[in-house]
Amino acid sequence: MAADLFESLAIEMPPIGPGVEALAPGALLLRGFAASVARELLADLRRVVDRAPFRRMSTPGGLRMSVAMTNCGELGWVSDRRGYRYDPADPDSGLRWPPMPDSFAELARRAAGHAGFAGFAPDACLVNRYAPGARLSLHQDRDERDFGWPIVSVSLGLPAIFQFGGARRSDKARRVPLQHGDVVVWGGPARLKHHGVLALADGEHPLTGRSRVNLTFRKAG
Ligand code: MD6
Ligand code: FE
Repeated sequence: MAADLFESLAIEMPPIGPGVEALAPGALLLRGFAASVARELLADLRRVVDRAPFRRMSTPGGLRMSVAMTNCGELGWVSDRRGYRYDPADPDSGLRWPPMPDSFAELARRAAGHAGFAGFAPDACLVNRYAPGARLSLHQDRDERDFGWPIVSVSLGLPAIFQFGGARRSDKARRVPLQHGDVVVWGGPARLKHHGVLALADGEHPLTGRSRVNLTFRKAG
């Protein structure tokens, strides 16, 4: 019922303000929302990565992912032969994940509020780093405890094509180009939709070099 209402509203709605686009019911693209804080985010990320370096995890099926990942915050997303889960410790070091920098948490809170999710306080930030050719195949994000909270996704560095599909993995996916500084807030009826990232095209970005960095903020626990 609430989902139907949201759906009909979002479909009728033209862009909700300058730089705001509805990608699908429940998924809002805030163009350039993070651009003014990107340098600060990347400087803070350097300190996170010093303590918890990027690594390529394995899927439960034993394939090595092309995207390199790390985490900050109380919980970190990990994948290995045992499955996918959130873990308070970095399995590579046995230590807790580095704390989430204030610049990260504040941006995520502001972006979620802008999209109608007041009070978003993420406890997990998954950091994805794509080199040219790296990709993320269609998946759902469903390892979090409460799907009532959205995911806030921040794109930095090289552009990428985000795939946005349906409830089933085989549903046709639309392609959405994401640029440096773009933020997607993804919740409500979009929360369990399949999505992925096409193979990154080569390029050079002044702040990230030959890579794209994506921060996804979640309330996981
Ligand atoms: C990425 N993002 O953009 C991967 N998941 O690098 C995701 O998998 C994602 O952007 C859920 C919600 C938003 C996302
Ligand atoms: Fe995802």
